Amino acid sequence: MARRDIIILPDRRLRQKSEPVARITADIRALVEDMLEAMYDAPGIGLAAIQVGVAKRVVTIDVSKNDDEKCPQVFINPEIVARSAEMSVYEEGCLSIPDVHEDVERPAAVTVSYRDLEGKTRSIEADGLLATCLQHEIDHLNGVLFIDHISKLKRDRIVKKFTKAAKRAAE
Ligand code: K1U
Ligand code: ZN
Repeated sequence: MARRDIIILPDRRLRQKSEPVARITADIRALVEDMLEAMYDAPGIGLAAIQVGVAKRVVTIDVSKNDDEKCPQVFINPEIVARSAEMSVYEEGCLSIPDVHEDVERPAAVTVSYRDLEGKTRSIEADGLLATCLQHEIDHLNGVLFIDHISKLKRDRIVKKFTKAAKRAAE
């Protein structure tokens, strides 16, 4: 079992804007280890720190297809610096909104600047699933969920369902 639980809609922390990481400390390294564990356990292809209740701008991603060879990527203070005009549609899911999948349209390619675990500033040009996942995770850092990109009617239904379930669980 992972050391940290993933928070679920309608937890208000999911709407919080996360704070930039000023220094890469032992606490940040431990957070990254815990996030990777929670992401692989779920299983998922990405995770933002706020999904384990920590409002820091830290993202983990592994979009590799090979189950035997993990390919974890860590993005600290990621920022989208360029977006393609071309758009693509992907049926997204979210570990904080389990069992909900909806088509989301986003730029097909993005350039993201970020810091790595050594504190080095880097830049990555991403397309395909990595571009989709980076945009989904950076949205989390700004309190935005993938259901914000679908119709209000569908979103309201999903929020209602999860609010009811949370109330029932608290009884
Ligand atoms: O941020 C998250 O909630 C994680 C989310 C990332 C994501 C998925 C799809 C499109 C964009 C971003 C997930 O990982 S949901 C689970 C998932 O996609 C998956 C799980 C197991 C195998 C393959 C994919
Ligand atoms: Zn998500």
